[in-house]
Amino acid sequence: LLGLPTAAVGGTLGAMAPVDPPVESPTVLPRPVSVEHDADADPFVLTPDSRIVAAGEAAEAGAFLASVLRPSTGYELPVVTEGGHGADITLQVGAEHAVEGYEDSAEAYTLGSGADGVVVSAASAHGVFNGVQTLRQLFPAFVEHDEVTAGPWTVPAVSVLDSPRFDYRGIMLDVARSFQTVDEVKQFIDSLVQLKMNHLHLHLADDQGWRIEITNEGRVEGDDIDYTRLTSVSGQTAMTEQGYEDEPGRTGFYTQEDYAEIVDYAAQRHVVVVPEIDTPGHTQAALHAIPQLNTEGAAPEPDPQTGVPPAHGTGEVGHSTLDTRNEVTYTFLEHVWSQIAELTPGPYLHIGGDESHVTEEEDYIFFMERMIDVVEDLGKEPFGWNELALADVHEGNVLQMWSAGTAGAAVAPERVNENGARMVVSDAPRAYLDQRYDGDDPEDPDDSVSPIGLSWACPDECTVERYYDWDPQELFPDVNTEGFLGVEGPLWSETVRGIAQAQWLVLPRAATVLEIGWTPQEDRELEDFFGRLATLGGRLTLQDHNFYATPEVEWA
Ligand code: TNX
Repeated sequence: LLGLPTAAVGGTLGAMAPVDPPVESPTVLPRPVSVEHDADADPFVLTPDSRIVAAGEAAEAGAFLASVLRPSTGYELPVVTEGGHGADITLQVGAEHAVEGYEDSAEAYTLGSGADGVVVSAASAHGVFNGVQTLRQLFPAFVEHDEVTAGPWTVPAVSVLDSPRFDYRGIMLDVARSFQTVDEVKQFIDSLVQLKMNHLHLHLADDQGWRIEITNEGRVEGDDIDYTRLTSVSGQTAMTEQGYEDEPGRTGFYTQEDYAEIVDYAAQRHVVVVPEIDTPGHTQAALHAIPQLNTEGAAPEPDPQTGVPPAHGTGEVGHSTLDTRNEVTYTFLEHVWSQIAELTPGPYLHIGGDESHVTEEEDYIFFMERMIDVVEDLGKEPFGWNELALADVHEGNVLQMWSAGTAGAAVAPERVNENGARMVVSDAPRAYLDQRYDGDDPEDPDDSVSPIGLSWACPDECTVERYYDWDPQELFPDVNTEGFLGVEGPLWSETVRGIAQAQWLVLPRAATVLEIGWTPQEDRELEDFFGRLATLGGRLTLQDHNFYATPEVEWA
């Protein structure tokens, strides 16, 4: 099933009755700011006559909701622009629907349900979309089935008021070490939007491969680089080791149309794509494909037997660097980024910057400061791993905090408070989704419940509990509250092959990251979280999304 052994496959479908009881007490992930449940009041009941009333800016969320509800209920559920009877679901967007007390929030919404219907209201289309994700979870789990199932399709009588703690709630997918197809990325998005992820960070280039087509169109005068080699050469390489049952990393790349399709699919779900080309380290794939970048001393000689540079396909890090003192490097990156910027409506371009161990520090700073200008000149906001804080970053630039013990981490709070940079927290021992659930047992690695995953960040165990019980602001107590843009859970893919394996590592731990990003810190509590998480397993199973059924949770 799904390319993993049964021990590694979540799933509770067999244990579930074909018709599950109506939801009695609401369980929503991430936990909303406030839910009032009137247990004595009659619930809302969806009927064959129900309609989705969604005019203007609410229309897209209306179509999305219909696509969830139609297959399982078998009802027609037309999306109409006016109406309103007790069996209807009304979605409304407009300034007049701003949520009281949360007028500044671009994502806040309210949801009311009962015998008179369901009404979701927000000032923005994104707010109503968020409300729709909450509404899905208020229906019985079988609403997620792709075949007609018996109801009743009820929603308890609730009044929800909700708004996120942070603007940035991201998950990263590393497609460089092992490729994921467009359809796989769409499945990944599907499994995470229901938890209100709003940014998808795509790690598009690393030592092992280059995954986005760059054409020769628009080269500046004197530039003789053949950019198509990035994918014709380095789209065909990947990790050579560490996969489950020794499967090597998957190769491939996105054409520009493919990438645009992902960006579009994400945007329709209010997810912003953050593309990363990691530099100046993690660049063996670019060096391998583009001879001009291999200035004297920039890259190791290829192995004469394989034609591939040493360490190319292994998980080893920190052995490659671009030549920071040669103009060809900047000609190359300006061309690459101008094409990616053109295809990326979101505000951020991620320039990497991690683990450049063979770049001299002054060269590294020189390089990063030039790259900040390159990105800003394209009208975009530079984003980088915490090492970027070594550079004199600008207001608005984003520092992704992955490890307190690495370069740049110590100076980052000052960069935020004084330069006006912002932080996205991805602390490895609490947020890295590529880590094995039960750490590393050096005595018997085969005995681990995790046939895949690394273990360096939390050698003991990277449990759901550990990933839930922390507060990003507490990790950086000196940083101004406005300096926190949000949180992200990165999935690195040294050991990940295909989307089922990605989902197995990411779910359910992504629910911790996304709740940390959404719910006020004072409202988060582990037992309450586990209780709500228990209901996610059945939904994921019905949606055909893989997950790890951790024994920490009593799955419903
Ligand atoms: C460190 S974290 C890396 C990645 C690896 C990851 C594996 C960071 C910014 N760089 O290159 O894939 O560890 O967990």
